[in-house]
Amino acid sequence: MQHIKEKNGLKVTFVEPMGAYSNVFAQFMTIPMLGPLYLATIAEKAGYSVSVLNENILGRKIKPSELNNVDILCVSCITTTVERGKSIAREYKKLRISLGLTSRTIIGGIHASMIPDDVINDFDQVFVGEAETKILDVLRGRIRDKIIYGERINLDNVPVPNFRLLKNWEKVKPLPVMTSRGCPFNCTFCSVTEMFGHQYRTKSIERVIEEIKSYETDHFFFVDDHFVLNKNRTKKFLNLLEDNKLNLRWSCQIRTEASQDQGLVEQMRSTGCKTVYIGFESINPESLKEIKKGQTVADIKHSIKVFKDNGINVHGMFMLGSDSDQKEIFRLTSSFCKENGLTSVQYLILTPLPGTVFYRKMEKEGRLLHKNWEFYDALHVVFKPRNFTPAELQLGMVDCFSDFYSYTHAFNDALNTFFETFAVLIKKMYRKVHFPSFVSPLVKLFGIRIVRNWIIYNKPYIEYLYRIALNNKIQDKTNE
Ligand code: B12
Ligand code: SF4
Repeated sequence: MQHIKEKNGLKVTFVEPMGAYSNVFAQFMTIPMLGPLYLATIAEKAGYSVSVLNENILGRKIKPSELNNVDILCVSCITTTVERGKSIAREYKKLRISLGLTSRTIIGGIHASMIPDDVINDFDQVFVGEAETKILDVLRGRIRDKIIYGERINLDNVPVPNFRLLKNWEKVKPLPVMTSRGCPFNCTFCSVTEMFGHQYRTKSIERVIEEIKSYETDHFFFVDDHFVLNKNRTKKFLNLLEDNKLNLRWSCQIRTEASQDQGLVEQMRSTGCKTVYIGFESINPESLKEIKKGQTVADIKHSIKVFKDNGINVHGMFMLGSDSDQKEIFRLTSSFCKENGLTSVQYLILTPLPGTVFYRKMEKEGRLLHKNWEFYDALHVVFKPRNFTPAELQLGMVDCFSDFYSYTHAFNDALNTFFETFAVLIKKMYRKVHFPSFVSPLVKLFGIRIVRNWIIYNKPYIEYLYRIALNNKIQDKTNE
């Protein structure tokens, strides 16, 4: 991509809003979406005066007065943050008008890309898809369409994101790096394929190394949906990390398949991989089939064991509430996570996110409870489950969290780690082994407060779900 530098004096600000309840999680969420950073970097190279404001990283809401000298406001939203994004755009416009100044607002990101009509009245322009090749034409006003369509880009053509454009960039830890886009799978709850396509597009590994070398940190999170899809490519990349003597601490998102290659797992560990994030989704074989995840419970168990044995922490993500889930799913999932020794877990509610097969199904069957997007964050029940009341599903998730992040579990985990350390000391006399880490029990203790805060903040929503259950009962009676 060739950019002609032109000091045009226009001030462009990219904003990533926070979600409604993110005050509970915000202090821990110091990873920005890369989209605004790529686009801001391109705009800055082209001569615009650019800044990026991320409400989670700021730890507070942006004040309208901070935007009074902004000529073009670019807002980047996922579904749960879109209402806040709309409100920022409204406040900005009101302020600029009151100052007798012109204003322009553009929205992009996955929510706007999946349902542009939802935001069309709140912004001057809506961008659908990947924007790197078109952002300058949009900013320059050369594309005036109300809805603009992007194109799938060549990842080697995007510049290295300049994190210094982000206010409070020092807080970004670990630094996100993306080495690929797209996914060949077809999970019914996921919109990644709709957004980035089925083709797995990769950045050249040499480019990734260059990018990593250019940052003043050794701590990275590879935010690819699949850091290991092409195992040979990943191995070559890890070889390059070794060749360049880059001593990093890193984590990544992977599928269970990555654990099938012992050599790869060992290399991940030796090059500094500390934690893998895996979407296990369910321990119910029927649910795995229903959501078309393309993995089995045996795959899940195997991958946890392999990573743990190799000294890599496993963060497991589980989704509750599919039509195949029965009431015992909560107890079973909770026991599974403890028995298999996951370091940390995230229990999510299966959520009909716009653009997914699951969303279309729930809409067609009239099962969406509401379209208050703030609650579409996979932590709130927003649809009518088949085998539970909405409140039962919500509380089932809370129970799973409370069971995992508890003093009892932390204590048992610490005790296990203590005994495992002994066992390892003995095995160490005969072969190379990895010492268990006390990170796991500490994580459990740390999670207790987050879960408690979540329950306190969400009391009104839980009460709302109870009222729905009661209303449903009344309706059932009328139907009898
Ligand atoms: C890293 C990541 C995270 C990080 C941090 C993200 C953050 N700051 O919100 C963590 C792990 C904390 C996280 C948390 C969550 N995440 Co997340 N995450 C991602 C991931 C893997 C990568 C994001 C990224 O950098 N993408 C790469 C860049 C290039 O894409 P992009 O930002 O969309 O930008 C491009 C376009 O959208 C467009 N664009 C974007 N903004 C703008 C603005 C303008 C003006 C224009 C013109 C264009 C434009 O151009 C950009 C360049 O091509 C994505 C999956 C994915 N592949 O994107 C999921 C994803 C965004 N997450 C998702 C979800 C659901 C969540 C959670 C709700 C899950 C949960 N309960 O934990 C939370 C919510 C966080 C929040 N903000 O409140 C969903 C969102 C779906 C939706 N419709 O809402 C995604 C798509 C994953 C999925 N499987 O569906 N996430
Ligand atoms: S959940 Fe993961 S594997 Fe499934 S479609 Fe989405 S990105 Fe691909």
